[in-house]
Amino acid sequence: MSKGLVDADPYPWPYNDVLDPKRTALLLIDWQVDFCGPGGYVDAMGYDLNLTRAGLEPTAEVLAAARAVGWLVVHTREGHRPDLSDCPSNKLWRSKRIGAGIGDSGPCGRILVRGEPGWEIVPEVAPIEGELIVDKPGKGAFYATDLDLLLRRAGITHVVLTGITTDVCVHTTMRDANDRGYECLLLSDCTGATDVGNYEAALKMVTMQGGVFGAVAHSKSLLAAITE
Ligand code: C5J
Repeated sequence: MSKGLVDADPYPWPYNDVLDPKRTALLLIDWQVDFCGPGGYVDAMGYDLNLTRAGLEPTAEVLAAARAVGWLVVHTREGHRPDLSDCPSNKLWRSKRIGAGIGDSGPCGRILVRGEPGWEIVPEVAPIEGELIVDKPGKGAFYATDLDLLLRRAGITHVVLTGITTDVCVHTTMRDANDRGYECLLLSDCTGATDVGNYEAALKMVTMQGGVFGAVAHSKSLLAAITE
C-alpha cells in the first residue's frame, strides 16, 4: 500500500492518491436515538438494536482521529417538523402501518420529530462546538438540505461515510455524493443495518463495477493511513 492510501475494496482509496485533510470530510449519518437507542423508531419497529449500535465504538474512534487531523466533521439527523408538514404522506402512512408512526408519542418522545429526545444524536458520537449538523427530512443527506453547498464551500472533494442504516440513509447519501463527484469511502465496521443480509449486500453493492459508488474499508485501515 502506498503511503497515505487506505487499504480498501475494490481499490486503494482514494483513486487519486490524495488523502488531504483539508479536502476530506467525515460524515456521521443519523447516529440518533431513534435509530440505535432503546425506545426509538427502530426499537418500536421491533428490530435488533445490537445491529444498529454495532458501529458506534469504531465510529467514535474514527471521529476522534478526524478531529485530531482537522477534517471537516458533518453530522446528519433525520427528522420532521413538529407539525409533520415536511413528512410525505406515504412515509407517514407506512410508518404507522408498521407500528412506529412518525409523530406518535413513545418512550423517547414523538418519533422522528425534531427537538424530541429520540431525534438527538447519541452521546458516544455527539457533535462538539464548530461541527456541522445537517437536518434532513428524507433518507439522503443532500435532498432538501444545504449539505452540498457546505461541502463545496469548504473545498471538500473526498467523503468518508459512517452511520446508520447502511442500506437506507447511508447508501442513499453515498450514491448521491458519488453522482455529485465526491470520492467516497464507506467504513464497514462503522455502519449497521436492521438486517444482516441487507448490511452485507449494501457493502457489496458499493464494490461492484470497479467501485460503482466508491470503496469500502475497515476503520483500522483508515486509521493506519491517517496516522502514517
Ligand atoms: C431509515 C436511516 N432506515 N437513517 N433511516 O429509515 O437509515
